[in-house]
Amino acid sequence: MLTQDELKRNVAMAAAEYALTCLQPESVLGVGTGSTVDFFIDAIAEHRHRFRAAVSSSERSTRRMRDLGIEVLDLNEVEEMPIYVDGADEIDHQLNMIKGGGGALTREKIVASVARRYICIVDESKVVERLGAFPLPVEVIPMARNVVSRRLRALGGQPVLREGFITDNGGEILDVAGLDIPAPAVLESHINDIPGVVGCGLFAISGADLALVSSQSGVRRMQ
Ligand code: ABF
Repeated sequence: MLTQDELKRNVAMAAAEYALTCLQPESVLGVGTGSTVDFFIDAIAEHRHRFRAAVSSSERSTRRMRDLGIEVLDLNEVEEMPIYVDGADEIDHQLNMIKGGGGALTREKIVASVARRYICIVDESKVVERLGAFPLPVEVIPMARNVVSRRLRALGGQPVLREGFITDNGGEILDVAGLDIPAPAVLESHINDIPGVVGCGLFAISGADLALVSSQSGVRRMQ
């Protein structure tokens, strides 16, 4: 029986192999955040001479990559990336995702928007029929915390401030439980439109292009 860490490592190795088929020596690789991505960074580091550099969605991933000798560029210096590789907290069969358990959702969405393809790496426990069991993270400007909370309650959610947590952008996170999400892209758009919201952990208007899913029987593709 493989442990969850072994499942994460397996999918990370498969993602590194896949990434190398998409990368040229001049390519910039988009890299997300989280414990699965940490394994991906470790796996890709030994091939760092096969691509130019990376762009990262968090200070955490930037530090890890630099420590392993991968050059990390500021997104402002980069116009295109063939792929962005990142995890998720939940993913459905249409490749809509909830992300942001690690609090890096806004930067993740920005970096992902520059890449041609989003490759999601998860273990089987993250695959769901319908999104919403995982509380939806929403990043807010601190002065808007209460007004945004009221609007989220009106949408049927129960927002809870993530205590003692400030994002890399100086924002706060509301974790919103209890949302019914039959149409993820519609809800994403509603939440994005609330003044004071910096970013929403639904990735449905633009979801993943390919998911690599690790289970006891190996790594499979969903697309
Ligand atoms: C990022 O890391 C997030 O969007 C998501 O919250 C989290 C998944 O982390 P892990 O791989 O540690 O489960 O991808």
